[in-house]
Amino acid sequence: MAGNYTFTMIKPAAYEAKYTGKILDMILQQGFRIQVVKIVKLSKNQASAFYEVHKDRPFFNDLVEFMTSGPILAAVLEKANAVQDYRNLIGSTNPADAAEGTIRKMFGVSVQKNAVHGSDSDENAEKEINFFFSSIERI
Ligand code: 3AN
Repeated sequence: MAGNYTFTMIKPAAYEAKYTGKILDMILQQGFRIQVVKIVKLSKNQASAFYEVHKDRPFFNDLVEFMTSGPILAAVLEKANAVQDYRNLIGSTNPADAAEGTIRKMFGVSVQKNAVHGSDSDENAEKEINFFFSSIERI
């Protein structure tokens, strides 16, 4: 159902730092259902395709390099108003600007290593979910 799902990734640095359990717990405590999860290591081609919208930005190559540097946890989250509520829970792109108590404030260390990704619109949530998951994986 449009509007009830969003997509998240726990990025390589946060995964490596073993923050996965704490982050998933914050997500659950905020009332999201975790519909499906997988841990994958993206190839350069896959990361480039996922972030294609940023391909002309100066940080694109670094972003692809970082996002392929180790495993990530990808998940679909379900809740009424999922996209906006999750953006509120993760906080600003730059952890230094993120509000107290947000995931990026607590677990992010820089704009690049900002702990998690969260979809920015229902349209992008659908695209991102379909990038990582097939319909048969969604329960
Ligand atoms: P958000 O993830 O908050 O939607 P976007 O979509 O602007 O932010 O950026 C996508 C990702 O690209 C960010 N999560 C961040 O890791 C990286 N990024 C954005 N801006 C910069 C920047 N100025 N320098 C390095 N990395 C950046």
